[in-house]
Amino acid sequence: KTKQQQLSVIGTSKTISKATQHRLWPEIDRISVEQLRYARLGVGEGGWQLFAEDGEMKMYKREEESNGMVVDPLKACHVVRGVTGHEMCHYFFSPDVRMEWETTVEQMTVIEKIADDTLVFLQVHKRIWPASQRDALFWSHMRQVPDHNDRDGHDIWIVCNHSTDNSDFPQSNNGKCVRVTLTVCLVCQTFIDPPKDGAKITRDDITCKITYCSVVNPGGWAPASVLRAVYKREYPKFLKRFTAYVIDQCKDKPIMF
Ligand code: 6CM
Repeated sequence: KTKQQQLSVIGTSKTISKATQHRLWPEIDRISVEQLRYARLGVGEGGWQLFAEDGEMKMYKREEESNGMVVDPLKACHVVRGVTGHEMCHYFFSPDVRMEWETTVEQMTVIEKIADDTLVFLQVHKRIWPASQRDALFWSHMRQVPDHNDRDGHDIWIVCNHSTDNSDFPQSNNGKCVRVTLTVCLVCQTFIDPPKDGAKITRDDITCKITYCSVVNPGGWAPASVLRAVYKREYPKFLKRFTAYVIDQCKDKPIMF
């Protein structure tokens, strides 16, 4: 493809993904770009209420309902030292390590590999009493986004997860699960404190600013108070556990910029 074709196809990315050939690509591209913009909007406006705080981690939500179901959008900001945005996104995206940090999932299957950076997951979540068990079927796409405002060229990385359908995996797996629909993104930006005298960059010089956004529709009846209580407990737990996991995995490895 020519440079011009690359730019018109990808919009923001540096390299062409094999995913651009897939039927879902227009949606994957559109939702990923939308989510990136949405994540970068502040929480000053739009009625965000802070519901959890731990050190530099701040979690906000907006209480919303759709057809009587809780669909509260969530937005979290955090600052993580010693890791890059690429590393954060790599561990969030990778199915190989999902079960090492994810505590709400009972079973995870990759049902389609669209490209190295784009997978389709089927996940069965742990049941929350007294509601039915939930599952989720979603594509997950990871990409690097050049930040034109950053003269050092340290880019932004994003992973976007968004519900999709697949006729081989219809809703209601033996009537056991209710399918949730979700749109989730993790956006990470790396900041580097340049070491003096041109010394080599170490993990002490790196800071990663992350934004995590999530909207989940429970897909069927679930008591609002139970759901809100679960989210209030589980989201902070997830973000603390996940970031600690990435720090631990990276500490003795070369930096992945
Ligand atoms: O974003 C997160 N994880 C990703 C990879 O798994 C993916 C998953 C989103 C799941 C959205 C929540 C579905 C809710 C289903 C019911 C929850 C049961 C909780 C049982 C607790 C014992 O984007 C991290 C998701 C963190 C969710 C709290």
